[in-house]
Amino acid sequence: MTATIKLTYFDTRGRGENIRVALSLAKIPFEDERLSKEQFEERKETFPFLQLPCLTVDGQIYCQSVSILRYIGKIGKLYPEDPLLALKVDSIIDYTEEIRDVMAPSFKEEDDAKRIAMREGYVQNDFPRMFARLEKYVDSDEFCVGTTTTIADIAVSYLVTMMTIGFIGGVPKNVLDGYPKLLGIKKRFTGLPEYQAWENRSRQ
Ligand SMILES: N[C@@H](CCC(=O)N[C@@H](CS)C(=O)NCC(=O)O)C(=O)O
Repeated sequence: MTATIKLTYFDTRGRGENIRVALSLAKIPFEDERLSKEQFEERKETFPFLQLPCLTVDGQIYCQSVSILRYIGKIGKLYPEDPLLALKVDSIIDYTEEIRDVMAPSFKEEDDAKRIAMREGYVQNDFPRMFARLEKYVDSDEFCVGTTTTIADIAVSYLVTMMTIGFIGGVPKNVLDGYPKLLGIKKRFTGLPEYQAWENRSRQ
């Protein structure tokens, strides 16, 4: 019997989007529950770590975005069975989390000028070495690992998209211009008909 799956997150991409994309790509039916801040506060105590995203599978609730993504990868055939390939997938995703962590303080800064200055600092000092390491580590300009789509491709595509759409003030759209493999992975992945179908559906 197919499990009943519900993803609970806010009505933003944030830490929920990679999971939504994985579920869609794997054609796993799910309820896409999106809470307002008020709804979240009302229900906060019911979430195990008082945070989102959470995944409810057959009435049982689970949390931590990367763990959930990996679970969907496993049931959706977007995660290698070979332990070493799986290790590589995990390490790439963990590194995208480290890049996210570098930027996290800037999202809490309320002063516009200070926030932009912080990000200009990341672009100058942190991103070049981090992007270069990731660029060197991924297998090709099409796939992060091997020759099949994995959840690492989802994570890298999301990172590249966020960095290059001009969404993060202070980060120029061309920040990844010197990293052809990362750009290529995003280009191939976001060109998949299954990904396009999700984008079209989620924008309606
Ligand atoms: N490590 C956790 C972090 C989760 C997290 O920080 N969630 C934020 C939204 S992105 C949240 O629930 N914030 C509300 C709060 O902490 O009150 C994960 O990856 O799931």
